[in-house]
Amino acid sequence: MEEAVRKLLEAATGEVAALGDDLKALEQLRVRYLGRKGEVAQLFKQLGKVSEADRPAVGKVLNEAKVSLENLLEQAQNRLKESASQRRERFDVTVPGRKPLRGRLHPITQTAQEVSRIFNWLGFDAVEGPEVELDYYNFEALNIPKDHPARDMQDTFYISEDVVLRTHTSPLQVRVMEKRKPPIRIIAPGRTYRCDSDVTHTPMFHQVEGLLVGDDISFGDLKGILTTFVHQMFGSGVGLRFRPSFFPFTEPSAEVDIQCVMCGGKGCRVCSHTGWLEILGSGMVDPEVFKMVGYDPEKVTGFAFGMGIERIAMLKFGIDDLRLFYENDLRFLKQF
Ligand code: 2NL
Repeated sequence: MEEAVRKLLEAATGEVAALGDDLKALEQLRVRYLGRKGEVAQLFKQLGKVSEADRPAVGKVLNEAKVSLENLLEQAQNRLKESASQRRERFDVTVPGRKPLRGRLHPITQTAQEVSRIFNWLGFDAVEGPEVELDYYNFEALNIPKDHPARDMQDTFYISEDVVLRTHTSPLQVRVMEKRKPPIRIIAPGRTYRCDSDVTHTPMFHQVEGLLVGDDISFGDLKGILTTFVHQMFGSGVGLRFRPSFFPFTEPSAEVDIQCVMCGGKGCRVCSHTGWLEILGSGMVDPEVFKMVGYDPEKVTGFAFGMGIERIAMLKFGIDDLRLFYENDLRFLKQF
């Protein structure tokens, strides 16, 4: 009997060692050795045939064998489970990767680039320059006198007595005129700043200004260039009108309206039931501005214009709230 127990333990130890990492085979082993009709149970049955004198000793050996088998199988199970979970933690190269989010240009950038592209095609070169400007270039050289409302503390961010954050991109065009002789054909896109913040104003916004100076440049040239721009930007079927206006740096001046892009000119909430939307300001460069940069107003003429990019982008994309441009909500930005 003791010999049989010893052989059983030996066989079981060998089989457990040969298991590898197969949990199912381990369970089969457990049933075969410790199950109700397993090998250990068979040995216990034979206990009845052992003499009464030897029975307690043999019984003890059998019990000990059962316990060591149980321990052996439990340890094997723990070992297998641990290695299985370690395998699961390993990097699985077959798991599909996460798609990286694809970036895109901000709708304001897209619109500024589109405006630049059209004027480029019409022969204008884009120029860039400082956002912190001298009061002289931002106001004085543009015929905006000291007491003009546009210079008011409420509208302008002053860095110091004579330095401001530019309130338009015109100062850049003045700098170009100072440096170069006509002909000049430039556009100046960029950030501009005004001390103003509500539903329809942000302290920082974007502008594109344009300037054409040469011999015999007329108001007809202004109309031709701006009409071509509007047709390129909003479609050749869109109607436009030039409405008399005033700017300190142009004379005469005109604002350009297009037929409402939302209702086609019938009248709606967006165009305040007028059928028209204002999109830019323009005019013939005032002789005073030419004098400031050293041009002879008797010899050269030119026109200039300016537009707010946010407004153009809102009309082009049908956006009804300016603040969406600056909240950087991906659900908004993703749509462009
Ligand atoms: C508007 C109107 C305008 C200009 C900008 C300009 C620049 C120079 C000389 C003369 Cl260097 N004029 N710029 C002219 C007329 C209108 O902008 O509504 N902007 C958003």
